[in-house]
Amino acid sequence: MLNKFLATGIAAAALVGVAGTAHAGKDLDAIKARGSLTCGVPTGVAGFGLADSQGKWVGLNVDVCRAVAATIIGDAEKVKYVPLTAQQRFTALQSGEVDMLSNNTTETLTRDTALGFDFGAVTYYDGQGFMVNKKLGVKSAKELNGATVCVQPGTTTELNLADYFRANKMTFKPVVIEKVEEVRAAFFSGRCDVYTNDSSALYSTRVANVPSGQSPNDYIVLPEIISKEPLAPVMRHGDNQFVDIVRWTQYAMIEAEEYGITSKNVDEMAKSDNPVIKRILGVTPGMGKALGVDEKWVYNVVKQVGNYGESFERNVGKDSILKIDRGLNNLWTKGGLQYAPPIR
Ligand SMILES: N[C@@H](CCC(=O)N[C@@H](CS)C(=O)NCC(=O)O)C(=O)O
Repeated sequence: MLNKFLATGIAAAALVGVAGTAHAGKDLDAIKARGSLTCGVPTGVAGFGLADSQGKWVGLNVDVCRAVAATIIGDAEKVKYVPLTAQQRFTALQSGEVDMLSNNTTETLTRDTALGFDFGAVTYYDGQGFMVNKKLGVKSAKELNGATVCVQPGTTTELNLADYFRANKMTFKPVVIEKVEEVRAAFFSGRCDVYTNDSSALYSTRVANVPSGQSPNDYIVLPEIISKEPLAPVMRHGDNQFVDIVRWTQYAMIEAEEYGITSKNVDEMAKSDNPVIKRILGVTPGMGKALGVDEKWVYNVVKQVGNYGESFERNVGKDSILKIDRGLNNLWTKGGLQYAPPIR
């Protein structure tokens, strides 16, 4: 009997311990104590994450870091950016060098489980493509048998490439290069026939990185999209509250777009009678408390960073050099996949 009670007691203590760990919010506490968020970003992908000529980080992924800082700290400027190659990113997150990644990482099962991570919402629905020099005369990926292909290591790109060629009974010669500027140089100098990456990165490279003396029109992105690449922020598994905050910050940007709340009109919108808008903007309190942040969290995010559509158009869409269509990244009400669960 005694043993049974003892065993129950130990089990109960263990349970409390587990629950205590899950809710301890170690990562969130560290961010608050530091007064800034440490965000892993790409080393330089125009539109997605790039330091401009003044050293200021800009891009769709950078805006997610800024928005999370606005939610937790109330100030989108309180971010320390750590540029990482695709190869370095997961070690940097596991070791605690960064609080989160917002850098064109694809959500996959093994990254979510075996690597010990959690994913936020999808920042950008992408898919893998191929870019070639026009003078090759290739019109379809099915014509790439025997090609030399430039690819970055530690990526889903590398794995999908092998799958695609095997499935289509073709061979290829990989040229595997870690640094993005080196892989671009190899491709543009003709060392590889093909550059494969997420199509977002291909469009970005074609617009922003073609060397002088060549033109973006010398290159085409082939029509085939060979994979699903849902790009999402990544956090270490274990601090549920921090992961919730990242995910709901992204949802808030999407929800704000859906309800027409922008960085320009948010003060006006805060006077709205619409109960949904009042709840989103914290005029009716409750959502901030539930998430463990200031009631003005969405107001801060939208005022300082903008809604999802504003961020998209400014960084990669019609107001940017990339001119990427909203496509899959349009709101669900406009034929896209961006859909936020309700803030209530
Ligand atoms: N989405 C793929 C590919 C990611 C990837 O290769 N990203 C590159 C090109 S966009 C990148 O961001 N590299 C960071 C860098 O080297 O700057 C993955 O998660 O494996």
